[in-house]
Amino acid sequence: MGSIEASIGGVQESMNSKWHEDIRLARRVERTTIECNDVGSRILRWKEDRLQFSVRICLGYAAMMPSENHPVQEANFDSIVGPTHNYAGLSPGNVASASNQGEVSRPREAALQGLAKMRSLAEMGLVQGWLPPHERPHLDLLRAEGFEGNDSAMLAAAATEAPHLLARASSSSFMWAANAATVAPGVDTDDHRLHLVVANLQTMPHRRIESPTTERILRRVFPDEARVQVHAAIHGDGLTDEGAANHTRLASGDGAGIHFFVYGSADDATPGPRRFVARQTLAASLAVADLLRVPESRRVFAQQNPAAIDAGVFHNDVISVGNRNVLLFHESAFLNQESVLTELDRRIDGALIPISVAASEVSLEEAVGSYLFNSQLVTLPNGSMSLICPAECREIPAVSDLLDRLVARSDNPIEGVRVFDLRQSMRNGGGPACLRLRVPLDDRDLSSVHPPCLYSPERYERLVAWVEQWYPEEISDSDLADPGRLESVREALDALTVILELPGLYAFQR
Ligand code: SUG
Repeated sequence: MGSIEASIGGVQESMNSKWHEDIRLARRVERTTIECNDVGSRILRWKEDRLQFSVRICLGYAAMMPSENHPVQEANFDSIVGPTHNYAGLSPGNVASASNQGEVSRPREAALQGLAKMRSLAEMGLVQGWLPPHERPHLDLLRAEGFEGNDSAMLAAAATEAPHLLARASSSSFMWAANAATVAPGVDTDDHRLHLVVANLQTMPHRRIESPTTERILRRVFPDEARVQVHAAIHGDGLTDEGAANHTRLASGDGAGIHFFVYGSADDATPGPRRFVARQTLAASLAVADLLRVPESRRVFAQQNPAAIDAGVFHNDVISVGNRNVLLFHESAFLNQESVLTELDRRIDGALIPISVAASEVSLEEAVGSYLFNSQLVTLPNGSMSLICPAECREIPAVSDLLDRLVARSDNPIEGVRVFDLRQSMRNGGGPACLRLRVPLDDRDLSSVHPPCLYSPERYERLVAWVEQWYPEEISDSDLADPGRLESVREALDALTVILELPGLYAFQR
């Protein structure tokens, strides 16, 4: 099937047709045959009498029309941690990043911890994918700051003259894929395509460099432009955007959903945080919603509680998590919480199950220390929900007790808790939910994903062996300038592009 939009005498019409079949435009056109062999969209124009006709044919497009036969499911794409994973204290406002500055990191362990989570989720029957790491150190950043000469000379000079810059250029922060993009599935968008808007990450200098590579990767992972549109990051004054970490899709079933955007600051007189920076603006959230092509009726915006930001909640996914019609959140998460919840409930037809956690149960400090709300809330194939928690949740008694109560209660669909050791990432402020980009999609979108970027046991084994071969066991500050490390990172990434069948992905390969 293909779909047709026709503008007839200025009136917009649409209808479905079969590929290569005669197309009869109701009432107005006698009969015309349109031959299309390519994929994508094509506009055909012709005249009949004094009327001008224009038809846009989108091949493979009708397959995108939302339909009950194509329910939306969630895929999680986790980024593979990079071989230069280190603790440089680059994120003020992120308590873990600041308190672990200068610690020795363990990149091999970090990458294996991430891969183990991916495998477990796949084995739980969820759709799991992986995204390749970015190349680090990012030499273009050094070059842009005036460092010259060959790669080794630049690294050596940066290490002595500007170690903070070398740390920025070496960060593996792309591993927190929840900050890669914001996503809306075709069932929610007005052109029925899946949209991904790459996050610009303008607030933290070490993360500003991520978006061009993220865009390149996402285009390779989602290559079918007839089904999926990957948008470049937004830019402009005041448009600071941190991606899906500040966005939640809620839905009453596996059909259309609503989009909940949470920002840290607005231009108007609303109060903002005093101690730490608000990373996302309302203007950015609005711009992202427009690019996603989510109709106004499916958008809800709310401001983060400034007190939460000042307590270390630098992204909304550190204080709330949603899945389907369930929203688990701390009572200090949002400004005007009551009206936000009323609005969310109204937009999903009264189906919202809000689970508010009181400060008397879990303090803000305990929430930030455990990353309870950075758990992944997932729907299992049997329809029940499970929380995918970091191990720290079981180490703080108040949080552990809350988890047990949540599972025991009958007023919510959470029936299980799975605990993961993600300490290497957690020490930089990245929990289970930070490590993954949620992509709600239907079966047709899924079959358009670059297959080697979807979990398979065989490729998982190859990735584990690849990490074990190439990743250093430890990294400290003084290792970052080692030119030998740059060489080995490039060899490793070269080998990865073979495993993931992504030739020429990295600039150094072209
Ligand atoms: O942006 N940490 C990341 C953590 C991102 C977590 N993501 C979500 N909440 N979705 C950040 O603050 C620390 C890097 C360092 O200090 O070396 C860092 O970038």
